[in-house]
Amino acid sequence: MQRSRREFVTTSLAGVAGLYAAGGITASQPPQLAPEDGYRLWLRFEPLGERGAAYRKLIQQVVVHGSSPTADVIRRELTAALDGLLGSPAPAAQTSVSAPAVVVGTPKDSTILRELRLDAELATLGPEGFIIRTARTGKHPIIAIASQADVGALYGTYHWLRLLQTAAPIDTLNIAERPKVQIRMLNHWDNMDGTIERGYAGRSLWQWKDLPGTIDPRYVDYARANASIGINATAINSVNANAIVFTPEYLAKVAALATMWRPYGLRVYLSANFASPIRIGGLKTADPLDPGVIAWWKAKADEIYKLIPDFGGFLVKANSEGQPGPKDYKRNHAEGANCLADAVAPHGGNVIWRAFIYDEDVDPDRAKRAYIEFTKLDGQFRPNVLVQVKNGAIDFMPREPFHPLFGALKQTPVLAEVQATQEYLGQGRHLVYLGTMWEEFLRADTYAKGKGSTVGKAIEGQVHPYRVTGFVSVLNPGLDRNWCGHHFSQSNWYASGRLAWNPELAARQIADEWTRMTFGNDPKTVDTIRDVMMQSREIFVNYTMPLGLHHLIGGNHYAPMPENAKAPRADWTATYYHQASTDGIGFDRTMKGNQAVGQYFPPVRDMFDSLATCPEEFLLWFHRCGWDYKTKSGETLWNALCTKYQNGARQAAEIEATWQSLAGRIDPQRHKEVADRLAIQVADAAKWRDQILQYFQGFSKRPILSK
Ligand code: GCW
Repeated sequence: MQRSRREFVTTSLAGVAGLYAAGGITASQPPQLAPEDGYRLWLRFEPLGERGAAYRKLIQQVVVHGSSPTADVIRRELTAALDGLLGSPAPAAQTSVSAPAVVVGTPKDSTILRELRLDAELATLGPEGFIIRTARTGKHPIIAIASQADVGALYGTYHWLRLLQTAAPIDTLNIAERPKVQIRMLNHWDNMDGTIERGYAGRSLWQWKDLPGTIDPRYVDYARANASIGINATAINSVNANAIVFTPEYLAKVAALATMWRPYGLRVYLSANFASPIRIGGLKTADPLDPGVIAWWKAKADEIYKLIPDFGGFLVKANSEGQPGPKDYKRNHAEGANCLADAVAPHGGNVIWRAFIYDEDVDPDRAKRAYIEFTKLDGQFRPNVLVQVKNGAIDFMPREPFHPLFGALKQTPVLAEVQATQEYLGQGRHLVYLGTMWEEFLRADTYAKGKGSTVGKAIEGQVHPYRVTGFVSVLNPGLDRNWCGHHFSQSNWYASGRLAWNPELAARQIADEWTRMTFGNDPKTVDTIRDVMMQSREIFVNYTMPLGLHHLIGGNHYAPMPENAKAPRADWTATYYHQASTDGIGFDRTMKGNQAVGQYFPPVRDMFDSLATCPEEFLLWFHRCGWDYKTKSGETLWNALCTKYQNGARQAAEIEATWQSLAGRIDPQRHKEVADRLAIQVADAAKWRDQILQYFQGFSKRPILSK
């Protein structure tokens, strides 16, 4: 059962104001909040009460200039949102100003905005940037939201609505924004049969059998959510790609999505199976240097661009985890990427080549392999190839040091890939806000060009001047009503968009915004939820993989499995990583060990290399220590490990208790759904603690410290 998109933005009317209006509640009783299912994400636009009345004085008119489909979107969004926020029908969109107004558009389409002489400043902000400024036209005060292009005006509109949603003052505004990263992208791992790899929220959003004829209104809500946080690109099929997506039948379906999303500034990319010329093209080879293969990719690109003129390009996972790739033909990754890049180049497209590649013959340590392969190839890629690097060198662990490839490629643009889907972080069941994890990653200093060469700056192209920049989040929403399975997983979608826009934003600010937009502005609710979110990832690390431990899982990557020693490959086990024995535990990646630290620039290398300076959260990632090694707290390593697990399990229980204290302040449906999952989380945390400590005790032979 789908609701219409109109309902998505206006169900707010059935919220608090509706109940008051129904007359059943007097102001002295706490309001019974109407149940919410989470479908509206952070775009709820609930009535703002008194604050709304204050805003209303400044917003007596809505004036949107422009006649493009994007301008129509702005008009619809603004009216519906203000209807909800201000608690009564918003003023209808008009074309001239006769009262205090919000005026949106481009100087090209708007005389009022043209008169403000913003052109020079807007030019520095680019088509996606915008200005929000308090100004006047004639005798009326206005709030101007202006951009060079309609899409920038749309982003400005959502930014301004966010101010209202978060109850910020709007009397004197002077905001100028431009995205710090160009490609702000989602990767979906959706299979063509409707299943989702590492998806925890139901089946795929894309209804392949109904497309292109039937358009699920949910596709529009998806685009709205993305536009509201500045996401401008999406790769809709899994990187473990099925070539069928390139058949004419499916391309017509993809084109229908692309057409619908265009007004929202969202461009489609497709994951490409490297063997497509064989699988659907009838060729005998996919060798990237073969003239027939080259011609096949060119023709395929031409066909796609005829249907989707702004197609973003191809995303490729090659020679990784069984996927075909150029190495099958003794060609390297640059030769493979360039073949596809040449096909899309005439159309302005990109090839995004993933660096999640770990062939066993490159080095015995999985953590070292991608760096070795890709640093050799720097300078050999076409200008429209970008290399997409996961935040860490293993695989989205609860905590990893940043991948040494950040800052290391001078001539090849490097995109960051983070995972909002909580594959290794409690999946759809644990409350884990990842803004803090990504902040830690983005603020880490690579020292590629001396101090201050943070990962964030590298991604922005400020360390090495990249032609294109990008930030990618793997996000696997599904058909569950609340999109993400766990209500709090929505915050990771939100945070990935905000950080893609500006990698330097603070995780705390993002958590605050999201909480206000998702759960309202009640001060106790906001403080409590934001604080829970801010601690949640560290707590997860404490009860799963503290002190630099990693990959203590198996199977579906959810439950503890430190004993996992048998898998088709050694680097898919747990024992390969923790290496516990009666002597100690940890992976020696120091200069005296396997020298993985040598892949970092010298100050970072030395910091990780020395026990005295290695941050303890990475201790067992880089060092192998005896069970009685003295940690910074003075405890032995074994006792410190016990303490971490005990604390983590206790802290999970504390989150549950804190959540209970919000009963009555949050609508009953979302409160209960989160509470039910917290109960699972608390039980899981205790399981992690017990199983891991018992297992390692078999080696340490020391008593488990109980707290
Ligand atoms: O994290 C691992 C996942 C795989 C995934 C792979 C990748 C799409 O377990 O499911 O495959 O990484 O990133 O390619």
